[in-house]
Amino acid sequence: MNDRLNYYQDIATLQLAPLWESLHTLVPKEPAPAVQPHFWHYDTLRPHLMRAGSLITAAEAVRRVLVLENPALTGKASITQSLYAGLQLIMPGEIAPSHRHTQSALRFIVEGSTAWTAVNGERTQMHPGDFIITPSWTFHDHGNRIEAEGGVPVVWLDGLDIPMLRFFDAGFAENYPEAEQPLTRAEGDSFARYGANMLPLEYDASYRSTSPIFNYPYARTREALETLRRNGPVDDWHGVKMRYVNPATGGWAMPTIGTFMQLLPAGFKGKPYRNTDGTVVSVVEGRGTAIVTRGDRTWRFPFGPRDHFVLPSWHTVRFEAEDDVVLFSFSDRPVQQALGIHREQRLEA
Ligand code: GTQ
Repeated sequence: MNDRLNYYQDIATLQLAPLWESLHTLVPKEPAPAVQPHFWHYDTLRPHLMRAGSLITAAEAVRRVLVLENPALTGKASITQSLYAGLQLIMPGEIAPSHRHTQSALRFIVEGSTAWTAVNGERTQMHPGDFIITPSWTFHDHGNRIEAEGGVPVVWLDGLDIPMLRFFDAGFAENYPEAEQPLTRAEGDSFARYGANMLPLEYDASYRSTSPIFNYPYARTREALETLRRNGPVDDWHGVKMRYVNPATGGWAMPTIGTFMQLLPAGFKGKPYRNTDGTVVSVVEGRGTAIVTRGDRTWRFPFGPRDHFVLPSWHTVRFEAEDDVVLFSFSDRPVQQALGIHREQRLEA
């Protein structure tokens, strides 16, 4: 035994390590995520978010965000190993100054309808339940109406691939020279051009990795879910679950983050399911419970509107709905599928 320890010490000075001591954890039989299931109750965190609103301006903070940190990744600004999530607050009259970065971002609007975001020269008004994309390396600034014109605090969920780009050491960022970028297209232009089941004749999707639509409005999404739940079938595991797509390719809306919206009808008792993409959930409507298990551990997350939770890879989850429940969620599934490593399992009871 001592011979081996001496040997390990000797080779450590040469930056060498014996694989045989760690092979089983490096190449596990199945995922053993350090990431933990966790739940953020909106009513509990909201007062703290509003406190930040009086402590620091958006101009100083650049982005006034409370990061949702996984308990297993404290200090790492990560909600899963690959993804970042945070709740951003913009107060009436504020501008979050324009910048761009190679990290892709999504915004999922949680509260308030008086803010807008500008992406690539076009503005869009943000409404609760809208899913908005800031593609990699596009300038973006956010703003909110002044109080005298009805501006209220607006909160949205930010989802970014920050940990993934850190892993690749591929992060670049720069500020726009002014707070706001110039607007070069009218509001609604992208949606008319790409979101009406038509595409411009010359549009070439082959070299673009992100959807040309950057606001997927909730009104449309909700209406589709309602029609589909009426028409059925309602899936025993997922209820009525849809993924957001790039209409030009049928692929994911974003290259690194998969986004989903699902409706669980009142009284729904879902069957258990697990997959390898750790998932962040934002509750849009309704009350219910997420029951998460792994081995002999169980987490019960009773949820309501605006609550958030994270379901780590290879943890089993099932949903129960008291009311009609609508859930938005996102994960790194596009990356896992591109690499051919994504796995999922529908379980019985
Ligand atoms: O809105 O640009 O939550 O750059 C983190 C980094 C938001 C943003 C975040 C960002 C942004």
